[in-house]
Amino acid sequence: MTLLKDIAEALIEGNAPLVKRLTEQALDQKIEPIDIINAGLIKGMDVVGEKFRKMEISVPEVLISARAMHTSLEVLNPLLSKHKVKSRGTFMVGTVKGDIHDIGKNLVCMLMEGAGFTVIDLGVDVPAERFVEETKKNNPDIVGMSALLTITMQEMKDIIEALDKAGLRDSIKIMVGGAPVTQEFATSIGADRYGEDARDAVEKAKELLGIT
Ligand code: B1M
Repeated sequence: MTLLKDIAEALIEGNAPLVKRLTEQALDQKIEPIDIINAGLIKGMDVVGEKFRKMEISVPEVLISARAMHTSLEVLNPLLSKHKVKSRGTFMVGTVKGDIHDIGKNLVCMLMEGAGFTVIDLGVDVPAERFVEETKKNNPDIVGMSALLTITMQEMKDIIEALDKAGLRDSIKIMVGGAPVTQEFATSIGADRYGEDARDAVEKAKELLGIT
């Protein structure tokens, strides 16, 4: 669809006002928010990531595209969470220590909220001790961790160990996700579920809590 392609292109250019305008146009045309996210925003961000990898663009340009994505997500967020029902459970999540990537985590939070979960977002660069403290304080049903760097995904193992050491492991379910994370890795560190993307994270959360 041309409009979704235009959104992806405007995001690659980092043109936030245009991304916002095209998002609104897409909604006017009754395109589903989740399709705008997947076929517009994430498609565009994949290209940005590829250019970043090849060093065709640098950090400031990536941030400009990230800001454009955020502008669109601000428009879409109220629509994703408009069908709020009684809380289906508490999902607490953070990006692990050493990692400041939060776009994907924020997207997971939005869809979780939209699906009726109470979301506690710990933000980015969250150390294991804070995961432990906040788990004690908030008593969540699911603790989620996000990592975008191959070096920081190792933190997830330490967090699970810290939760175990604090005697909290058996009272929670653990979900991990982020671009470098795989099912194999999730299994190897003892997580209960791996969420491939935001939509899958919601499905896995429902599965974990026995919600049909
Ligand atoms: Co960074 N970065 N970055 N970056 N960055 C990547 C991740 C990278 C793959 C780029 C590349 O080389 N191609 C690369 C990592 C290489 C590696 O380790 N394998 C990289 C690097 C190297 C770095 C720096 C080290 C660069 C530098 O400074 N030299 C640095 C590290 C900073 C740090 O964290 N300490 C850095 C910095 C940045 C910016 C600050 C410029 C910016 C982040 C802005 C922000 O997040 N606020 C940034 C960005 C934007 C990216 C790319 C381009 C895009 C990430 C993104 O937002 N994708 C990224 C390349 C890429 O991934 N294509 C890259 C869109 C988002 C919707 O997808 O986050 O994957 P994603 O989330 C998905 C799923 O993974 C899943 O659901 C989401 C929605 O579908 N998911 C979960 C995520 N969390 C989940 C949790 C769950 C379940 C599912 O359950 C709990």
